Amino acid sequence: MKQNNNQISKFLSYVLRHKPEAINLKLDENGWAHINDLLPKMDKEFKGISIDDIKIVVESNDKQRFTFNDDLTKIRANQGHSIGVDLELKSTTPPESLYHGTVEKSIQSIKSKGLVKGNRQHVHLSKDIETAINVGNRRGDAIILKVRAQEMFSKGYTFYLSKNEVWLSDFIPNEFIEF
Ligand code: HQG
Repeated sequence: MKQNNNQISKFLSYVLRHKPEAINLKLDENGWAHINDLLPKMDKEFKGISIDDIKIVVESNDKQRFTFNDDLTKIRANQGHSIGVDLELKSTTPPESLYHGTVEKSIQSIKSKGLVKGNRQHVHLSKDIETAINVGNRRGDAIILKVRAQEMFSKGYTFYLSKNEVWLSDFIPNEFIEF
């Protein structure tokens, strides 16, 4: 049966990043789900879904949100989790500046507390302004904050680069943010 890629992507984001227990799915400590476990548990929502449907979503996904392991027996989300999984990310030297898209109602709080990760495992940043604009626009009119990432890194803060090129960090103190 023809499947709706966008719906599958949303569903995968939900169960692989936030709520595997919603379909009684098991993720290992590194966030991987077995395809053989996942497919039957998606069948109720997506009748007749096959690994080929999942492959199409992994390959065509606009933000490359998901990855298969080498032998295509497992899948995980590349970032964006609210549940604690170890993505085995390596500390990476960031560019001079990184960007974060937010909205007006968060600015006062960010000015006083810095950027905090909220429900997710990390604060999300991008190397280009366009991505930050799109992220901010999900919530209203985007306001773009510039983070002096390399200066932070030189002072001992850690940055990670996810497989799909999202820059991640644990916390961005307000002194490194240009409003
Ligand atoms: C804000 C999507 C008040 C922060 C996107 C943001 C991204 C504060 C919200 C990815 C704050 C958190 C992540 C503070 C931060 N006070 N508000 N101190 N510090 N905030 O969704 O960055 O489609 O967890 O500005 O495209 O918006 O899911 O993070 O507005 O890549 O793959 O708190 O999610 O990708 O919101 O988005 P989020 P985000 P996917």
